[in-house]
Amino acid sequence: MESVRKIIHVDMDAFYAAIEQRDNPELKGRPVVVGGSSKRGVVATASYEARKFGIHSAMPSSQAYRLCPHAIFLKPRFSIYRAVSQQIMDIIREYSELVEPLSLDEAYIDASENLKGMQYASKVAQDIRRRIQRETQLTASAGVAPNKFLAKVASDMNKPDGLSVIVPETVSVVLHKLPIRKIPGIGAVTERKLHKLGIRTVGDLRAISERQLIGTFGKMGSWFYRIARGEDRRAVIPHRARKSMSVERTFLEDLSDKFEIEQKLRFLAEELEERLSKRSLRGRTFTLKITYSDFEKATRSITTENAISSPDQFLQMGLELLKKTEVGNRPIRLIGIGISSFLGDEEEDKGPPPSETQLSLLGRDRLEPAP
Ligand code: DCP
Ligand code: MG
Repeated sequence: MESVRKIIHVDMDAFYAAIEQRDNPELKGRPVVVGGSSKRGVVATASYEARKFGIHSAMPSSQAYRLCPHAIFLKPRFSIYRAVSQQIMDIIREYSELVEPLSLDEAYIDASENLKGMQYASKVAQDIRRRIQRETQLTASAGVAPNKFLAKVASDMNKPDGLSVIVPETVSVVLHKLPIRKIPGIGAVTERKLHKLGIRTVGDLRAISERQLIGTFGKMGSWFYRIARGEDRRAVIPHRARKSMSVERTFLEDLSDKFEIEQKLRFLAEELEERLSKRSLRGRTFTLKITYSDFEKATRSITTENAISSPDQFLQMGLELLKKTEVGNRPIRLIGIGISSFLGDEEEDKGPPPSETQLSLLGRDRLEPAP
């Protein structure tokens, strides 16, 4: 018999927005929307007050503006968020050697053998929440369960500032109505496929036989079968901070047309921006990677003083660097772009943010909602 693991998932509440409200008391209790700095202008997160208007992450800022014109729109201050994240992760690491950060504001903790010798994982979770609150003046929610999947489901159950525990006896009740999108490995495409089969909740999924799931989804099918029953054996894997982020495409047929290559680059630029902003990473080095049709590789990079952070900038730099390769004259089979030299680690805390009046004077520090 495997021993039962005690897994905790900690997730900060309205992370970016909560930090903005903490640092500027005038924003407390008000709808605050923190938005991406790219041209596409999407909402990174919204305070719980703004969520009442239907505003949520990944929504176009223009739509958020229509839903709540009196919301306060702010540009993200990544270096501050990274510093707070560091503080939180340091607290968490006092409790276990097995900590796996998922993003700036989220981590799994294996508390089975915690460093404080506490018997109950729920006590560990409460302790962590209390310390985060005391040391950062921010609230975190936590979930405690026998595995990662259930711990993450649990942390979502009592948000904000809540703690939930899922024990084996409550698994099926808790999962019954959970939308399948919450299952790790189910993205938009698989979700659509399952919806077509009339499967919308984990309860629906549970009614399908393992054979049928494997028949339709292959290996993934047996993962779905187990996860629908709350079974998840993934380990908490502590990892080091990431040093770079990149995206690439290998083509079915080698490409030599400059216009087509530029199109590919455009897609990659958007994709890279999305991945970076998900993890709130910004860096100063841009790298272009090419593999020619004969497998010879070429990389070119640029390092700048400030963060390179919009898809437009990625595209500009990509095109600039392409000129320094043989692209156009020689067919390529792969193109990739990436960002490294991340900001935050070496960057100093810039102190408290300007007050609201200063903010409105500094037009550029406000996120301009599209008309
Ligand atoms: N984030 C982002 N773009 C997204 C989702 C999130 O830039 N599409 C950023 C902003 C969030 C942070 O990551 O503050 C953490 O993401 P969460 O999904 O945990 O959302 P919040 O912490 O903001 O809210 P919640 O209380 O729901 O956890
Ligand atoms: Mg969060």
